[in-house]
Amino acid sequence: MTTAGAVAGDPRALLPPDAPVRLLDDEGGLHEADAFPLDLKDADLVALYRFMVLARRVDRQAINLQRQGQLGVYASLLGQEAAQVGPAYALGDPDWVFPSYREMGAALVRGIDPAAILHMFRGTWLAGHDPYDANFALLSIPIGTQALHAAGFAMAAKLDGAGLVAMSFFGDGATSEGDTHEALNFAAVFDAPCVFWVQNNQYAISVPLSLQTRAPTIAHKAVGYGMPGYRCDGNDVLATYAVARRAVDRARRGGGPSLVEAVTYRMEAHTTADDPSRYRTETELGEWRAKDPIARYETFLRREGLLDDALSEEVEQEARELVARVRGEIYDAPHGDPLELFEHVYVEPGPHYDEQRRQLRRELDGAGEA
Ligand SMILES: Cc1ncc(C[n+]2csc(CCOP(=O)(O)OP(=O)(O)O)c2C)c(N)n1
Repeated sequence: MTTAGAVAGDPRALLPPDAPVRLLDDEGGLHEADAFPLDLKDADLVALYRFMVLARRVDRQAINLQRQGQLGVYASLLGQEAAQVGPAYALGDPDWVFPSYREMGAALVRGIDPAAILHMFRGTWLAGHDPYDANFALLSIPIGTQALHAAGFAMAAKLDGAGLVAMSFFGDGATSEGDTHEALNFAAVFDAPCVFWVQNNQYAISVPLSLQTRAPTIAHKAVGYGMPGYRCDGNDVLATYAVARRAVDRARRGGGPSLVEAVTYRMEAHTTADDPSRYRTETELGEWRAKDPIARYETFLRREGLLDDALSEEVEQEARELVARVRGEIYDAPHGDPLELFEHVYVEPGPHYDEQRRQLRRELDGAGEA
């Protein structure tokens, strides 16, 4: 007879460590941890830096484009570069990412053209990229749905013997959603090769973490599902990489899912439609500015002799060229036909659906006449 709970061994082994895993100190000094080995070559260490810088420059460009009326809205990743680049870099080619709307950094690592992501925020068309090009699913705006997509995808991949891992990115707020709960439970029960990557950026729009949950940490929630919970310094790209690597390897070996909480901070507004000065202080912002993920990593690379002014300028030049191309592609891009929205939802549209299509047609015609 099975007894309550199906965790083999000591469930305390699933608990996150007391302090977040941190491999780089404030001065950029490296302190390796046996449980989270780094298997990175010098070229990888530089690549992590390059992706973080490119992500930050594209992010700034996107905000500017929104300010110029070129994007409808945009959700910034400023401050969260390490929390995205590290885990995305820990994935292999066959693996899949199921992102939220804030994952420009992860998209860049997967080889998605940032212009494609921004076409979505512009509304040029329904989605700017083909998920199958780089195993990067469409951005999920409804909170937490992508956790379900990842769990289901991972379960199917396991049945197919595909040997791949699905990583879902979501925020601290999403952990309060029913969808996320169901995803975590299903993934655990079915040993799905899944990594649930939570960027705890301290806020869900204006709701601070203290009002979001009574759990000691987000990583502690994992224990309730019977999966390991990890916690890492989300502004330390070596820690995010190493912890993700462990969770990804575990999933790939058939060990089942993990939940990782990357502790970070959203330095910008929630989206360009938000005014964060109404719910957080300059003092708090200043404290997190001092923990900037790129500055800390740059100090490490320079100490190691892996970065000098020439290489830094090379990356900046690449970033300038990238954002110039993105800007050129987005600026005044023609909008698609909004009615195309109806083409890709149902194979056999029902009568309500037809009525909705007619209604939108009338509204569009009316707008044209006004
Ligand atoms: C199902 C659903 N409910 C509400 C919203 C409105 N909404 C948009 S972003 C957001 C906060 C999400 O916070 P979090 O999960 O912490 O992610 P973050 O935006 O901080 O990255 C909410 C409630 C939504 N998009 N979807």
